[in-house]
Amino acid sequence: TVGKSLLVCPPHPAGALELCPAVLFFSRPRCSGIPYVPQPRDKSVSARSVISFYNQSAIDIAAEKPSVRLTPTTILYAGKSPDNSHILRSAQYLYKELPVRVAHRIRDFRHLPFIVGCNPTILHVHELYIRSFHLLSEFPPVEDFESEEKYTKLVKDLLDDHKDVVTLLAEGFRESRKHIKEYKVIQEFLDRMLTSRLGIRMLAQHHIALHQEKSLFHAQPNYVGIICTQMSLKKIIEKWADFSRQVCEYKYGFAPRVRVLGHVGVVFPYIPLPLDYILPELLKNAMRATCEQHSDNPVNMPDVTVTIANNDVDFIIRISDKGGGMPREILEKVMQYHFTTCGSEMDPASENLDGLGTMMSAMNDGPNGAGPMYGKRQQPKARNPVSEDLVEYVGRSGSNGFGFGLPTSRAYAEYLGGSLTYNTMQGIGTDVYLRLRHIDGNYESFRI
Ligand code: ADP
Ligand code: MG
Ligand code: K
Repeated sequence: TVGKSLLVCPPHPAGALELCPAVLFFSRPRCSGIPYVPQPRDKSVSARSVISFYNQSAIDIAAEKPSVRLTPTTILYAGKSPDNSHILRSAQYLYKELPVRVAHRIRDFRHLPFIVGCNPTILHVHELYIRSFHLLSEFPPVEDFESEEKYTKLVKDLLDDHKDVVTLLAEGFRESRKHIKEYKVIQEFLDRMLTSRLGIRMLAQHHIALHQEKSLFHAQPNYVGIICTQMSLKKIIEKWADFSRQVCEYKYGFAPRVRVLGHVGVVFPYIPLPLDYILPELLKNAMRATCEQHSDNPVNMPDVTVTIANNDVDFIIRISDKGGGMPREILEKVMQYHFTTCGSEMDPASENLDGLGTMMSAMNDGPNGAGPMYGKRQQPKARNPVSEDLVEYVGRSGSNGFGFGLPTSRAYAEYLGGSLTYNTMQGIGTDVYLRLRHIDGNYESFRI
């Protein structure tokens, strides 16, 4: 139905996408929350669905407003008040800010080339944003703790509704990118979309954490909202190294060890959340390369070495592997969204997305699954049961072998005022450098 309806959708004069009522009506929102029951003959239902998506002047107005971005220190030192008024203020900030940010994203969807915007998966995400905009902007003002409670519940539900957005976008663009000559259009859209999503999620999670801190039971030591006041880089690296090793063992039957060197004792205030996205992506890449390079002698596989360097401006995490390096002919492409060597010999258009890049299919297989490994068909020696957390992580990160690991990590790093670069020695291995700015350093940090 969606496909058919799209054919009668007139293209916007500026090449932008106007949502055709029929498309919106018949394409079924997959999000949780309000259940959708298509009843084409019921005029009132039809009118409501169409009007709420099609009449978008409220979105146009919000999209014109600038976003108010805060530095982590502003958030950190905003202070906790004994009467919890800081929680109310935090909700009021979100109440104003979230509709503006969501409207900016909707504007970006409208500016996508028509053929991309028509893709049913992209259209679904577009719709998800429109729906969120209405829920957020039509919510009554947050004035007391009772409304704050309800508002926080809404924010939580929306976070959940949007958890698969990265995967959906990856799918949607993979299907439609063959129609686009200029890769830059896609890259810029995805960079903005993914970093803005990270910002929105950080703000939302921060508020939810503040809200939960009200009860002592949920209060985490060393945390103010999502900011860890004494974050240990070594600990967080080890956490994701363990995680990545589990996935790697699950996939290959073995996994390289990870050594953490350098300034292993440093602790400083930082937001772990973005590291929770970036570190596993980089570690998985290093482990996959190591396993594939040394599959003939897995017992003596070289370690992955992570080196921490800390100074008063920034901190650097170098991840070094002896996985054979990146072949010369793919060097230009590894940072591109969708470029992956998982599945087949360096084929970016590969439909076979089974790989460690990429552990979704492994997760979906379950412990008894027998999916092929990339390229070589090989049965892993051990298939350990994977924890719920792991499955949850793979779902939310969208790391599905879509070739999103490096470009997404670089976009996040740059959003955080840092960088992601690499050096590779063909025949030996790869060094990836993640450089991030301190939030309490002498220079202004990023804004969320
Ligand atoms: P994916 O892991 O889903 O393929 P990424 O963006 O993480 O996507 O990586 C893209 C490609 O870059 C990989 O498929 C792989 O070919 C190459 N690559 C990334 N990291 C390494 C590494 N440490 N060693 C060798 N090749 C790598
Ligand atoms: Mg990867
Ligand atoms: K890539």
